[in-house]
Amino acid sequence: MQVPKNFLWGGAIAAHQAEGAYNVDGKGLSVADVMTAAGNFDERRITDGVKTGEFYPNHEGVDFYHQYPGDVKLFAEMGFKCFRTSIAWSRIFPQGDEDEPNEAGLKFYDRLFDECHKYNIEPVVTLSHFEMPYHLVTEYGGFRSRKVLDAFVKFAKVVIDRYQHKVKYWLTFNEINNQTNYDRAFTLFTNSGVQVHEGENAEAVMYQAAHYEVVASAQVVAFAHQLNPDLLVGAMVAFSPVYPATDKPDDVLKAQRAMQARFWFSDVQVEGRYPSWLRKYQAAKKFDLDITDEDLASLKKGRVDYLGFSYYMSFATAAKPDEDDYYSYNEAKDLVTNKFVPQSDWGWQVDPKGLRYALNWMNDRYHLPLFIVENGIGAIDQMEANHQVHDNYRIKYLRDHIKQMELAINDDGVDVMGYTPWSAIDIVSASTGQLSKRYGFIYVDRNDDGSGSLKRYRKDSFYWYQKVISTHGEDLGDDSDDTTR
Ligand code: P53
Repeated sequence: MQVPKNFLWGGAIAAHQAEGAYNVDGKGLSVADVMTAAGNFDERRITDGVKTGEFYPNHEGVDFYHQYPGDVKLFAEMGFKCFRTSIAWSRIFPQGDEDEPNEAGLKFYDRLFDECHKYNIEPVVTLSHFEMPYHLVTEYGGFRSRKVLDAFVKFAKVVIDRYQHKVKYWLTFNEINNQTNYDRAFTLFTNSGVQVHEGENAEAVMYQAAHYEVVASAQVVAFAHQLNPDLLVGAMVAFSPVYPATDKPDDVLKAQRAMQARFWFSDVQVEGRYPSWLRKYQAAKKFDLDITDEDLASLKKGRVDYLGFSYYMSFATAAKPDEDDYYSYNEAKDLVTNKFVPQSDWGWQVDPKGLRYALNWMNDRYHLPLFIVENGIGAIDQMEANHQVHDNYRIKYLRDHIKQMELAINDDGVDVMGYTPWSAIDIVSASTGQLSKRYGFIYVDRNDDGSGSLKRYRKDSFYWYQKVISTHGEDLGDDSDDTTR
């Protein structure tokens, strides 16, 4: 099976996980700069500013800020047609609320996008990928505040205007729906710069921040369309489908609400209005939300052109035996283990068929082109003495998922624009801050404690992916040489 010839094969990263250079050329601190490193199953700590004696892995990342010419050359060698990254907001507006942007920060992305175009690689750019200026957190409480909505729109207008002739594909908020998991401090902080205080209702706080974000997203879409009709602006959600644990109707209802709770974000961004259940739900819960008529009008005027999504795993949920309200969903408490699928070393449920399900589900619901902007597996790689990395488990994961994508394209007729696995190159893990949770086709010699030469090496998956791209997805290799972990 093949994919269309104009298919956007590529790879993805995010600025804060790769660039490092956290205080270079006028960059301000971002939320990622105050997060420590964790292990496989504990949370990163959020410190009160940058503290001496703490280790912040994003401060150096993998030095993409300085090494991007060599890295983009390696992407070109793999045959990338596109490259997804993000713009670090705090390079452009170091504090977030200045009047004028930082020209040195803007120049960096000019250089990066020019480098991509040297090899005919289309940049795919996320405006907000877990990296808002930290000053907006301390001064305004992040996206709790309408001021931050305005600050984001201002930032987005500056960069879309500046790069409109270099960047055609834009995404507004990365994995905007991660914050469905509102009880996990990490997600609200990384998505929205929000910290929940004692006695507050985290769910209500999330709905307020997310409302300002969907409004901001719509304003940005409307701006881009009016500026330059060639631009395509997408939403971006984390697509972990939530399956019912059994065929018990209570479980099915629970899973339906879980899907509604995870995908109202894209419902709004695609359809330009809130889904019917949500305002009822918010009213029933007595959430006191600032949602104005002007906001609702903005939503209508800024519908996205396509839907980007990440796909790593599937979830499952079951109704609790004593529960009378199946129509509420708390992601931190309501998920169960799916015994039919294996797990990664970090407990992520590996489910390639879930990708075909995802593509069909979104195609049925949204009738828009879909872009798989993240898919991959975090694993510990072994660097051999000859600098080879035999990452056949990564090849197997990607092959199994690409097969399902190709079935969705060819047998189900789903319109898929492209595929950018996470990650183009090894970078700092978002959730754990580890370097050892590796996703890349390119190995970076850097360890969890920050030691290492930062040298780059091609993994086995590099050569494998090169062949996949050059054969338009036909030659996916052979399972027989894969070992399972
Ligand atoms: P890491 C949670 C669930 C699914 C995807 O994740 C997630 C997260 C948040 O960690 O994040 C996305 O590095 C995200 C990337 C991230 C990647 O998945 O935690 O968009 O920034 O690196 C992989 O293993």
